[in-house]
Amino acid sequence: MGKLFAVVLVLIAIGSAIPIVMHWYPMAQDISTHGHLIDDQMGETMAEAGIAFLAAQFVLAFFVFRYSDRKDPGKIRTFPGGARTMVVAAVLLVGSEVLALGIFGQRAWAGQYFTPPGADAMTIQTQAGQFAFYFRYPGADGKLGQQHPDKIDEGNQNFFGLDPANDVESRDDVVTAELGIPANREIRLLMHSKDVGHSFYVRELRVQQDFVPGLDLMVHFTATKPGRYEIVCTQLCGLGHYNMKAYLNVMTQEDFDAWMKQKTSEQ
Ligand SMILES: [Cu+2]
Repeated sequence: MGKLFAVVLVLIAIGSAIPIVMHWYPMAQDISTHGHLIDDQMGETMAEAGIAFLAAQFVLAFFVFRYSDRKDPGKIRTFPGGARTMVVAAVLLVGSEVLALGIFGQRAWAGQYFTPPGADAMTIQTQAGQFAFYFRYPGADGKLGQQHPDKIDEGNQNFFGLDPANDVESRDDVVTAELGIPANREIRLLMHSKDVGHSFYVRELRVQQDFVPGLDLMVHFTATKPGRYEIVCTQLCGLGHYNMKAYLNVMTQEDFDAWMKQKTSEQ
């Protein structure tokens, strides 16, 4: 019985590795300039974790095969040095593995979080609220008008709580339900939550960043391929979470200019 179990264990381990080794579930296409760094990191993590997983299963199977079904159990032996040595060894092994992954991934991480966007990056603000995303462009003056939470009024379509009557900077702000951007231009996306925690995730952009209420965060990225991509909320934010999404519309510069002109006339 023990030998059969060992064989089944090996078969399950190999079977679960096949879809990954054969790339049956490939990554979504990458439309960002930084995405290859993330993909390389994912590949390294998968390879390293996969090899460690298979090795652990094979060692387990070996011991089950070798030492089960014995008529004479013999003397019970313990790990040399006892449990304490084993725990210390495991902590060092797993710790150095995690540390190594961190070192491999530092370029992708630092490029996003420790490097500010370029001076010519285009600023757009996104606001997440139960259960929709809205986007705001600063308009001709290049400045986003101040937000007044008490002035937020969905019925009036004042999603950002702007006060154009008293605030000059908000008069030319353009608010949209879709994130339209030009291709090959760096975007500086300011992130604001209206209520609870949400997340901004576009898998083709390889960007996933949480919104934190009370904390305005920023991500920056450059999209390279025109097209429409789904933006989804990946933080459970309430009953309507499953339906919280918007679209990222990457356009050529000419298409973007025309789109912006139209959105501006709709305000
Ligand atoms: Cu949400």
